[in-house]
Amino acid sequence: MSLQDQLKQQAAWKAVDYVKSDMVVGLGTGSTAAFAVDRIGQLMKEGKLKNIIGVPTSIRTYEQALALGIPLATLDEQPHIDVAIDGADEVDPNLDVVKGRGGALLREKMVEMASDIFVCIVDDSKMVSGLGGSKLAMPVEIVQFCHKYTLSRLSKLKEVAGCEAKLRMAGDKPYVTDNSNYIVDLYFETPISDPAAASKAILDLEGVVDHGLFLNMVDVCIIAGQTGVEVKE
Ligand code: ABF
Repeated sequence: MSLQDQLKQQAAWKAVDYVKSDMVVGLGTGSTAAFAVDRIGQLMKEGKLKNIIGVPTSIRTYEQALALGIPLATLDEQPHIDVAIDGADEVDPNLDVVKGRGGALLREKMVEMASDIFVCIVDDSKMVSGLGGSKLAMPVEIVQFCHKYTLSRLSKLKEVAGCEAKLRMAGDKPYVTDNSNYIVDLYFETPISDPAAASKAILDLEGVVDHGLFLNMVDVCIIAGQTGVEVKE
């Protein structure tokens, strides 16, 4: 296993300490969250966790959890979640995060908003001084209808001034989310100056479903680095 994967696994296993028997658990998406899902499955098999119900945040995670024998439900069936565990793409010093480069942002946000405790798990390569600062994408999920129009309006918002907006592609076709929507990736040269204003302005655009800024949502952040695992609350 690569060093980065070892760090992801350390963060994930530490997060699973927050999961107790009889809990409803939000199951995140991505390579870091996958370690947590595997760990929950393993502890259930060993009888160390009992009566867990998982609420997956993507079709990928649904399939992983199903294969592990974790009983699953939707938010319709389990609207209250005790703990959700998920990765992130960027974490700033306030523990605000960018998520959704894996494309699962909408279901992740719905499940994590419904959770008493959202535990975010990362290796320390995800730490940034300001959101958007990694020069990687900040995703926005949009409806397919007239997506070029929505993309153009997004790129002109003053709250994200200077960003480059690109439709996410999968080969020669637009990438389609689990919710049958498209994703526009916003690329910033410098960190977003006011993430809260950007969040509101993006959400206010008709045609936008949601975006990857998860502000004031993380309760616990577990950061694994070569010098150890840090828990920030
Ligand atoms: C999910 O997976 C996403 O919100 C985020 O985009 C991604 C992080 O992936 P990884 O853990 O593979 O870096 O948590």
